[in-house]
Amino acid sequence: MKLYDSKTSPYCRKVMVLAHEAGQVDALTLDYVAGTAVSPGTLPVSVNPLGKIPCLVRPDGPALYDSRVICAYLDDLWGTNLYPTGTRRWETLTLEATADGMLDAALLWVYEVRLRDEAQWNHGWRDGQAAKVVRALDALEARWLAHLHGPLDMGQIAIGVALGYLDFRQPVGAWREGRPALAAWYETFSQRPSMLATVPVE
Ligand SMILES: N[C@@H](CCC(=O)N[C@@H](CS)C(=O)NCC(=O)O)C(=O)O
Repeated sequence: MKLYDSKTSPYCRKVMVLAHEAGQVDALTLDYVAGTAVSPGTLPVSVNPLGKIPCLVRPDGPALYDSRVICAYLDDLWGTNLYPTGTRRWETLTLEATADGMLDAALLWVYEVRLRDEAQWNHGWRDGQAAKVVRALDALEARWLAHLHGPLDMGQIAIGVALGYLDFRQPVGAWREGRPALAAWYETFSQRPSMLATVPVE
């Protein structure tokens, strides 16, 4: 299978952490592409009309896109059971949605800063994106720690990746301050071999 990938994309990192956890990295041929919100860059839009990565080309059907779809597909294919059944499933999916929402907001913040001249920045809009990330961080500290400390699942992987992206791009500064339990969880989680093997690099 070919994965359209990027070493800086946190959504791609979710897929790669899953592949490492599954011991299936060799099942993926990585094709590194570059694009932004204003140009799909080198990603062929024939495989993903939205022009976004990650995008997975598989032998037995159309290409899959959106990290959540790709992760659910690979989890099913590889039998990793990172989307549990029962009550925990809905928590896991909500946690993954929380992480992806943090990433969406952080990425919009990054695009605003990187793709526009400073004179054109809409500060209120940009601050609104940062506020979403801050509120999600507070929710993680207040009510998600028990889940985060449970058996490995895709919600935890997504949150680990989202926190790593905050360190990489710094949209909200010192996110650990005032959130000691989340910071301690990440300290341990970020040392997993799957996380160490996928640290973002420019
Ligand atoms: N919801 C998508 C978001 C993917 C996404 O936005 N990826 C970025 C790279 S980090 C991208 O391709 N941006 C190009 C664009 O916005 O057109 C997912 O989870 O895969």
